[in-house]
Amino acid sequence: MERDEALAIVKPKLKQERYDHTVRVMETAIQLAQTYGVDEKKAEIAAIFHDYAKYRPIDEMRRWIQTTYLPKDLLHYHHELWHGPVGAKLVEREVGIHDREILDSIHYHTTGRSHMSALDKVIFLADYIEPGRKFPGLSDVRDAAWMDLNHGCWMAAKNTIQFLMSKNQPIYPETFNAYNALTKANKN
Ligand code: DGI
Ligand code: FE
Ligand code: FE
Repeated sequence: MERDEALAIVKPKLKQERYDHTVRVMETAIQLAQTYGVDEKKAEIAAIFHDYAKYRPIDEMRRWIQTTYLPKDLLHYHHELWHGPVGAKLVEREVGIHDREILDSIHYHTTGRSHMSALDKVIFLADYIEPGRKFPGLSDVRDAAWMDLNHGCWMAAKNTIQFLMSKNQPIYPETFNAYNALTKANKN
């Protein structure tokens, strides 16, 4: 699918600010893909659709989780975590994208997972460092992102966990799985 066609599909599903974020994630993901030898076309399409389900009603997302093979433990965690897994499902059914690598990177873009693919890492990190973001500690993650893909993802996962813990928020197991796997990858 061409970039303009993909952007035209996603635009009416998002608010303007979220669409602008999506375009910046796309640009960042392509640059990361070029830097680390990842398929640029897959990075472009995955980035364009990564937040496709962001504005679906909570009840609709809950139904998708209940009625398809999505992990049921999501229902016990914040609904903010649902738009990735549900988005992957909807991008497959509504947009007709069947590439498993693209769908997985959409699914796991918020939490990461153990054994992330290089494409997963590119989308996860692009979402975190795109130029419109303002997280504490972000400039260090941005520097690391262009030197070492694993290390950049590890820092992003660590910051996210620290932020959530500082707010006394529960942390989804896959978020810890991502952090742990990236910690091991860092040491090798
Ligand atoms: O959709 P975006 O705003 O572009 O970004 P996102 O999909 O990375 O994250 C949405 C939110 O999810 C973000 O505020 C951090 C939060 N989050 C990430 N991992 C976890 C989490 N929230 C909880 N409760 N638990 C997690 O493990
Ligand atoms: Fe998201
Ligand atoms: Fe996003």
